[in-house]
Amino acid sequence: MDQEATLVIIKPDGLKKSLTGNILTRLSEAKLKIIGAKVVEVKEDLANTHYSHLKDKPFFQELIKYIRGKLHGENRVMSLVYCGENAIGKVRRIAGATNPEEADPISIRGAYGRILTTGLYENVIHASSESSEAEREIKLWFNPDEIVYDLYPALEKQFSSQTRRVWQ
Ligand code: IDP
Ligand code: MG
Repeated sequence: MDQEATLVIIKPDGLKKSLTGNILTRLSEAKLKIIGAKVVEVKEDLANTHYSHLKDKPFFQELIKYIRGKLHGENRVMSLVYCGENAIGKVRRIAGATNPEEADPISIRGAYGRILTTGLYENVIHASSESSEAEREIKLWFNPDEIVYDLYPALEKQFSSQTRRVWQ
């Protein structure tokens, strides 16, 4: 597939405020394809790895609590992979600037985001900002079989000793 892919996460404030439908509708303006989607309980390891490039920022610990839903009494985010021409730029435009006060008021972050008293930008949605970041993030959040296109090379691996939960 020669098109661009990007990771979107509807953050816990988006789920808590029942904004999922609005956000997906706004994103549909980009005419991209959803090729992966799931609801995720974000464990500490996943949060730390996702935001590892920000680990020296003063707001890092608050950011980890935020993405894990600890600030909203939520244990869910929704993660999606969008694919299509210039997917990263199109989604970032609809998402708006990182700081919700500076974001275009008709962008998702401008319309629904806010700045907490701690200073953290509570901005409803994550969107990859460039293609190497998108690849890193998509591989972090999704297994190859959870995406309906072969976005990146994958291999078959056997895990004979693996224990998995199955339906009783
Ligand atoms: P992005 O989400 O627009 O790509 P990043 O710099 O990757 O922005 O930061 C990740 C998240 O960390 C932001 O979405 C926001 O929630 C939070 N954040 C980033 N910069 C700041 C800041 O200067 N103050 C408070 N929170 C911030
Ligand atoms: Mg970013």
